[in-house]
Amino acid sequence: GHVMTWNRYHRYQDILDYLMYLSENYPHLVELLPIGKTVEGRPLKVVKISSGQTRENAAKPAIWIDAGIHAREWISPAVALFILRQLVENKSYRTLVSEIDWYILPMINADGYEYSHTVDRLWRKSRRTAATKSGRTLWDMSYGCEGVDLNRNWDWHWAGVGSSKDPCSDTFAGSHAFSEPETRAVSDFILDHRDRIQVYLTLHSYSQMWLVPWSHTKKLADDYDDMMYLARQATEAIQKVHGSQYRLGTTPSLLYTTSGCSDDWAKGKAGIKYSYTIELPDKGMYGFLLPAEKIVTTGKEIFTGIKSVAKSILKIN
Ligand code: 0X9
Ligand code: ZN
Repeated sequence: GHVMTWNRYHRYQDILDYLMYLSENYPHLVELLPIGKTVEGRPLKVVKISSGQTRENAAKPAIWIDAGIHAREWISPAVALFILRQLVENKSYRTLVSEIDWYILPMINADGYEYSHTVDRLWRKSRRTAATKSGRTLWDMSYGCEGVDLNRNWDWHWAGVGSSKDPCSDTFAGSHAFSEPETRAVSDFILDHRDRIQVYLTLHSYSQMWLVPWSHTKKLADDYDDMMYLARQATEAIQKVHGSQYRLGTTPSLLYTTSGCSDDWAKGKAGIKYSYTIELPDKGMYGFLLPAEKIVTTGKEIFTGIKSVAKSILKIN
């Protein structure tokens, strides 16, 4: 058995236990790939879902989904787990799993997530402490600040507009690009599989938006129309589920300009054409404190959007 439920937000150990349960109960479908550890030593495990029935593995397209880059955005890992469960346990999606390999990392910032459960519910960053030569941390010595914004640490216009070099800022970019074990582990994995990963999806909250690169510049990507086409189909499919509207566009057009983000890196450096940041519900009523009763409805609508993207990819191939 397992402890996973869909009516509350779970701690990281529960999540790891659930992944173990899935891999033990669906050994032909689910594989856990350890890719590294967080600053505090928590394991990062990518879930590979694949049945390899219809196509040769080499030719199979893959979709990457990650969640939990920001600690307080609890709906993000919950939705990633919900999608994982649909793909694994719901037999009606077997074609999706045999035609596409899925790589899902339900939690990148496990340290920050735990901290947001135990100490500060609105914590955003990782839990990196600034080490000094004496082995003590800046935190011990002064009013040092902890944590790196793991969505500013990617090697794409690193430390540019929309990010900070001040460790006390909530958008601290880190000491250099990929200074953090969490972003390094994910980016190394993606680069190792870049020839097959055709879609990069990262789940955040909140504001209900489907964001399209670029975000470091107001200039549109050359293939902006292609990216928008798939995203528009996805958001239209989402709207049909419970009527939820997701705004669609680039980050500067809808929010602000940012640098060092994962989706831009996945497109710009890893060459993944269809790269999106999904900002989950809501639009501000509860914000980061979205009640857990929303996990299932949000999970269903996002899974519908992702299925739409998957079908488009299979048509293109
Ligand atoms: O600021 C962020 O990192 C994201 N918003 S959040 O409230 N989840 O923190 C927006 C990221 C936008 N940038 C890209 N899509 N690249
Ligand atoms: Zn976020």
